[in-house]
Amino acid sequence: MPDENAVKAALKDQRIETPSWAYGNSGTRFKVFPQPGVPRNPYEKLEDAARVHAHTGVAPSVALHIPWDRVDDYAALADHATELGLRVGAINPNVFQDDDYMLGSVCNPDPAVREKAVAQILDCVDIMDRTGSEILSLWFADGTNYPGQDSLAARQERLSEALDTIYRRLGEHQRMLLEYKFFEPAFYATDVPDWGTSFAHCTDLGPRARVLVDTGHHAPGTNIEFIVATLLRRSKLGGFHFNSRFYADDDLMVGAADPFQLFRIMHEIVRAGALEHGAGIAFMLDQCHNIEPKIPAMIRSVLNVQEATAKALLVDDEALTAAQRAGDVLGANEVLMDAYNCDVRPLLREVRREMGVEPDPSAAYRASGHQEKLAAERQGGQQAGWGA
Ligand code: AFD
Ligand code: MN
Ligand code: MN
Repeated sequence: MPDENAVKAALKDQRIETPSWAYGNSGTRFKVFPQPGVPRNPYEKLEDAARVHAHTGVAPSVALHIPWDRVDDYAALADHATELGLRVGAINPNVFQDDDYMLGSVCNPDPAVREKAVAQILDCVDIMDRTGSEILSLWFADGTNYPGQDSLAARQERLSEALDTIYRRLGEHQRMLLEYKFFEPAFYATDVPDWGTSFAHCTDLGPRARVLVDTGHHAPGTNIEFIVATLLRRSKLGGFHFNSRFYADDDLMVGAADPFQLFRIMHEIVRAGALEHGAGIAFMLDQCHNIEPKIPAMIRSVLNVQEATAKALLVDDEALTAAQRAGDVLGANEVLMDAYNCDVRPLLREVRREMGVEPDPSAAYRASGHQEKLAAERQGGQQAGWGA
């Protein structure tokens, strides 16, 4: 049976990155519902992220999205993060909202547009130099809506060229994660649609290019834990964008749609020894809270990842391995389900007490009155959003 102290130590050591864009207004192509108290700038987004970290104790870094989080002085923004007990995490270039990118960014048929997109991404690497960020998180909304619109192969060539230029700019301590998504906004073909395409490009590039698995980016029923295990085996798993989906890519709170799948993913991570920081896997949330209050939804999401991780840490790996080797189908499944069926909330409450944070972060936030305070204080100004 796993040693309880080792399980608690692993949970205390876990780090989950929150995204700056989760704190701003968001919505769908039909409507963005603005909420009271939403940040008006990246500094206020960091303050909200600091609140999530204060309540959970395991969310000390914040991913930025450029230009949504553009500031004049990124070193000063990084200093502000430090003052708040945070650090700047992954940098996410946005090459999907400029008018020039209607037919794509790095895969665009027009070389001038491709050059513009690469330049924008290289600027993000400059920002990484100033903020100390180690991860360049690349998602391209590139794709086509109709057969014949563009050459599928030529677009791969263009992508490969752009990625190679970007990869060669990265510093020794920086790495790029290439995210895939099976559809949206493109409706016929996406230029990085699946893990295989990302894996192929990352393999061409080198050891500091790895695959970013966004849990909301798979067709229904996809066995995501198989992808995770395969990428881990080849040292090509860069990390996660955690969220949930019921149907399309809707960025709901991770674990809300399928907590069992999240557990199975974390089981592969734990089994491969990839939870340790040395494994270099980035556990990042990527969510947009369209109708739920932002900070409480972020707190809930962090707790959902912790609960799945705690269950994965409780799997009796010795018994599981023995049952698997013996071909004991029911026995092996039972070992896994025993861990999944554990109520890990008392264990996590104990871990939080020992970490000096409230045992029930959601209840503590609700009781804090902080949401009401933000709504009262943050009057006026231009609320942050994702500018669609
Ligand atoms: C959207 C994309 C993708 C990307 C995120 C942040 O689908 O997941 O990582 O925006 O740019 O959710
Ligand atoms: Mn994502
Ligand atoms: Mn997404």
